[in-house]
Amino acid sequence: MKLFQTQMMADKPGDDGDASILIETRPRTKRPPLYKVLILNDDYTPMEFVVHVLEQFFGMTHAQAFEIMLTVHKKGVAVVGVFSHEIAETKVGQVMDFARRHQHPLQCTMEKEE
Ligand code: TYC
Repeated sequence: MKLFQTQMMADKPGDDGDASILIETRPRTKRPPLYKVLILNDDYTPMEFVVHVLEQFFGMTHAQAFEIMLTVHKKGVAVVGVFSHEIAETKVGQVMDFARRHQHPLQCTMEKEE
């Protein structure tokens, strides 16, 4: 808890206004929101391409990447990382760009964390 010091003003004759009081102020700093990056399933993107994306852009080992790819394949979607807004946007852009350049319909999106 921070203490905020303020000077009292003179309001009565004989009061020189030198008194000071300490007011407790509640810190109102909020952590910036985090964003989940999600990969979506489709019927056409090759499994090995998705594994490569997860290794390349999300720093996963081959085993981790294969497991997450299978989760997306079976369940339709998976969170592949949680980042600041700027980093999440960059990751989504990199994945979408890479998929488009290879003519795969792979979709990557971001979602604000609760
Ligand atoms: N369903 C794709 C296939 O059978 C594989 C795949 C997995 C595609 C994950 C996208 O995010 C994805 N080739």
